[in-house]
Amino acid sequence: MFDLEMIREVYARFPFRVDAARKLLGRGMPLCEKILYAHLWEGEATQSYDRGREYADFAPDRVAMQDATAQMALLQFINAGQDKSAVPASIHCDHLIVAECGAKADLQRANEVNSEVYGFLKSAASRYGIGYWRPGAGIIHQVVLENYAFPGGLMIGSDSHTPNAGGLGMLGVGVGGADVTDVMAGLSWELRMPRVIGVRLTGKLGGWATPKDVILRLAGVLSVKGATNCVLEYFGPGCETLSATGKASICNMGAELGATSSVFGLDDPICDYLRATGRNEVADAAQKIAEYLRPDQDAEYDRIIEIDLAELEPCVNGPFSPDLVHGISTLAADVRREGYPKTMEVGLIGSCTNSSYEDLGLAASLARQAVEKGLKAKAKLIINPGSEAVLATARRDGIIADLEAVGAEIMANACGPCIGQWNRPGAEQKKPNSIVTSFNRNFAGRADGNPNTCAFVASPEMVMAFSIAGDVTFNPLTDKLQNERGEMVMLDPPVSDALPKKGMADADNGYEAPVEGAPDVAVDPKSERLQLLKPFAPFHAEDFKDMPLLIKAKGKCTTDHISAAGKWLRFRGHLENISENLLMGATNAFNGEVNSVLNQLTGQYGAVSAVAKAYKQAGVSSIVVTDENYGEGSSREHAALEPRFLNVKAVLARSFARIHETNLKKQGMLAVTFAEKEDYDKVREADRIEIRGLEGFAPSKPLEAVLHHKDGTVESFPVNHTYNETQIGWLRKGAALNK
Ligand code: MIC
Ligand code: SF4
Repeated sequence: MFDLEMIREVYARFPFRVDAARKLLGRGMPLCEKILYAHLWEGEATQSYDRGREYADFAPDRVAMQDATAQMALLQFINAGQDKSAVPASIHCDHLIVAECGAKADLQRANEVNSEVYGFLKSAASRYGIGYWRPGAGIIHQVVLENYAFPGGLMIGSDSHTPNAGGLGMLGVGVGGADVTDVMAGLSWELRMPRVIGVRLTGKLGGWATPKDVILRLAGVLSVKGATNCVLEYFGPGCETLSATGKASICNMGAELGATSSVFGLDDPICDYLRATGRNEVADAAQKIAEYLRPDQDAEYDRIIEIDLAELEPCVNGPFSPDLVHGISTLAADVRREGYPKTMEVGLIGSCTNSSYEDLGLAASLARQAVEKGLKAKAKLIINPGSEAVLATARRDGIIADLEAVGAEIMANACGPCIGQWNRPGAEQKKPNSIVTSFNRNFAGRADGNPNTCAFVASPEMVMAFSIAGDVTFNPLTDKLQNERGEMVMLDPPVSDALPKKGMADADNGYEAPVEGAPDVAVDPKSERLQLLKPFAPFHAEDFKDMPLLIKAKGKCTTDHISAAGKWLRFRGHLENISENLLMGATNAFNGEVNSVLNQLTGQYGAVSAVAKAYKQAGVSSIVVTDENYGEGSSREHAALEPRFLNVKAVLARSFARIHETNLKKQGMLAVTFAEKEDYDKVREADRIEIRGLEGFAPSKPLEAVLHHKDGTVESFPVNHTYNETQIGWLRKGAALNK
């Protein structure tokens, strides 16, 4: 399945290209820089690129898509008029399976309910030479790690957790579907040369601390935007002590810090994992150029953060934001102080972050202890394994039986509750309650649709311990639990093999290879789930003159707030239908309400999408004003396509998350930031806003925002942008695809 020929070619040119780049730079290189310079579109580097400032064009080795983003990516690819994907590509059906009654029934229902979408993805995959992973095969990043990721490779994926591949030393970058479309169409892929934050790991984890705690702690240090436009590169003697899947968990969640990617250098655990997953040849080939697949001794980092693994304590982050870190020693006090519900109702283990063999093994080791010590799980326990291969192996080795013995319910190998695909009984009552997950994100309402669910993120081990105790103030390192016999017992730290001793079990992994000569794909014009795309209209400066404010959003506005997932995932292939959810989770700064904004044409309040639609019907374009880190989280380009479709022309933010800013640019929207953050306060509810200076729109040249207030007064201030020449071209043409 993995493309050994391609990997060998990459390795054949890797050393020359890195040497050439090192000569140009005249200094030691971090690994991520080596990978990027080895994948320059121009071939051997002829110039150096300024980190954090200059854009460069790259040639990724492969692309990955999941079902929720692949639909839009393929609909765009169809319009690109190409015959086959120019690079190896895969589609993974993982996001559309609702967790409800257990793996078998849930999968069957998903196959029925989503048959049109799965049929479309499968036939498009075959038509365009793309590998297809059936529903139930596993979660994109776990399957990619098991089958495709390789040290030194460069991959883009239409999912923000693509950096998971950094656990195997591959640079994975999350992008919108339009970027994937370009690369499949044989075009180059553009990225701002990232800054590099080195994270030096020393020591060895002990007791209850896990790799997940490295990134949970780091999230507390850097915050949800602290690594924007940076790569987090891990180095130092502590790396060798972490398994490849543990490394992948760390890299996965770098996305929550805004990082462009995260990566570890080649070492024994990485090679062990490659061998355990049937890729001896890749491990051998990588070891031959090992020094190139690690950072230089004197690598230059923009900043270095030191973490002593031996001192790390288990962390629990949340609720509502993945960077709200609590060390286990202070969690109980924090929970009491903040008044979070103390009872822990559901424990959820899974997601692309933590669903490996080792993760399940560690959770199972606690389950076994619980049974031996006469304890039961007090909370409900739900488990989504990462892949069919992991599930089959865990079942063979008794891990699944151990989990089931404490009442765990095994759901499909899929995202499930992590993306709101969870039919949680009672969620509609919106009661405050606490859950703990091994996922990566915990934005309000994400897992069960209930905005009052306090979701905490932790390692699978901690999820298990909390589930047994049924209490989020429980500290397994110090606290005892009363068992069925009335005795007070303690849980010992969990232990598990990182890799299965008997190798991975044989299983039908759910892969379907493309068929030569597959027919063209058809889309039913009456479908409510799929809709062919019509090109957006090109740029008119007039459109940016008299724009009513659609919404001034206050506080966190992630892609979950802009384009909710959960039940809306069913419309991911139908732009018109999904646009109905536009910004429905964002808080209106003027009335503190969600999904209630002023329609300036009628003076009435309405849903954001309804008001945007009314402006569109009246031939008026509108503008969105927002707070910090707008578009944090997902790669979903729907968050950019929807406003574009509903005639929103510009977004003026205090700051943007990287992937979302690019998505806006790609879809022909104007994304600008306040030069002075306080100017945000000047924007009033009934403003008409103009963006001036677009005739002479040029890189690094600020524009001007003019606010026409209702009382006739006018205020103006400078706004910044990060468009380069190419991106200005996208805006002028109406979208990158038009160009
Ligand atoms: C997520 O975790 O939010 C998702 C769902 O995987 C998204 C992609 C999507 O919205 O389809 C992501 O992380 O990019
Ligand atoms: Fe799926 Fe959750 Fe991972 Fe996104 S974060 S890919 S929804 S498991």
